[in-house]
Amino acid sequence: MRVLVTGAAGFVGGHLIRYLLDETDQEIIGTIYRRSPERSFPANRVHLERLDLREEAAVAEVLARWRPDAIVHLAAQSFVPISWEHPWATFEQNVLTQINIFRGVLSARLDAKILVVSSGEVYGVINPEDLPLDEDTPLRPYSPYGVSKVTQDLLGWQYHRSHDMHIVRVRPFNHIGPGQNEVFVTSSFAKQIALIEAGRQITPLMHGNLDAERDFTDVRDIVRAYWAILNRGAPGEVYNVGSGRAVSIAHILNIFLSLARQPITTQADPTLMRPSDIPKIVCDPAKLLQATGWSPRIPLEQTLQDILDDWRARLNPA
Ligand code: A2R
Repeated sequence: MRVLVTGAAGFVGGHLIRYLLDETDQEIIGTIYRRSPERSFPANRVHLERLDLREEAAVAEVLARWRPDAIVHLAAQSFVPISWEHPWATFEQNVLTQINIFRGVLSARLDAKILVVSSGEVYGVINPEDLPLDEDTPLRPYSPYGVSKVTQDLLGWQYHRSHDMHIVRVRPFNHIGPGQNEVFVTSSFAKQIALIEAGRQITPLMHGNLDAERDFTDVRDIVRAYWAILNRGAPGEVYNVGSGRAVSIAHILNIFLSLARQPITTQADPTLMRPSDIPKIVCDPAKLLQATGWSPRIPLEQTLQDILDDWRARLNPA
């Protein structure tokens, strides 16, 4: 079988490709954005295509040439705060790219299974009584990113319904792991600890709101769930992907501090505080568990250790 993974140079794309290489015998096509750096994957098993997925003709050409049996669409503008400044660019990178894939699949008459990667952000403004969030929770996105994900999500349903395409949708909650951009909280903490240990940051570790509770899952467990649901999920259906457990940012920070090689002081940074933060978000992954038997395997402490070791290696390659 041949799998096409968009966003191959991204955080999740890289982990998914490594999972497919290690655990399956799939032939893999990875698409990389023109400006994304090259990823080192074994050339005999991963064919890389450089293209801008916003270009409809280029997408159609790649799909018609490779004729994949499965497509996982991970290319995106993935960072919520950027979407406030660049709402239209966010829509183009998230929605237009996906429309081009759907249209390319139709025009090449492919019978491919497609995984649409929506987001837990689609639930947006939630009330405490909504928790844990199941798939029937009303969609009340509060950021342009969230609206772009609702659009991807509903287009997935609509193309399945209108064209009988094999489309399965996932709504992942916070996923973390080695290789993530430092704009995300666990990566930011780990990078600062690695910098302090290396004597390259003299300020305390800066942090935002520590009270927020979120549903964190290791990205390596997330990609395993994606592969399971692509193969065993029902076309047209949508599945939450998360641990079903809420953990506070304070708890995460405390684990990191216990992993540091030296005592580290911390300080709140008012610029990192978001007053409108939702206090607690946790998902109900029962539908995913029922469909696939999936459950997360990697303990939080291991994930945080791996993130910290990754930053130590990135900052001090020797
Ligand atoms: O913007 P870059 O140079 O970092 O490239 C990103 C790429 N990408 C595109 N590729 C082709 N054509 C485009 N028009 C285009 N726009 C963006 O998608 C990047 O290499 C990749 C996304 O990777 P990350 O930003 O690391 O996202 P992550 O965490 O892997 O998220 C995967 C999915 C997304 O749908 C998120 O919204 C969701 O999971 O949470």
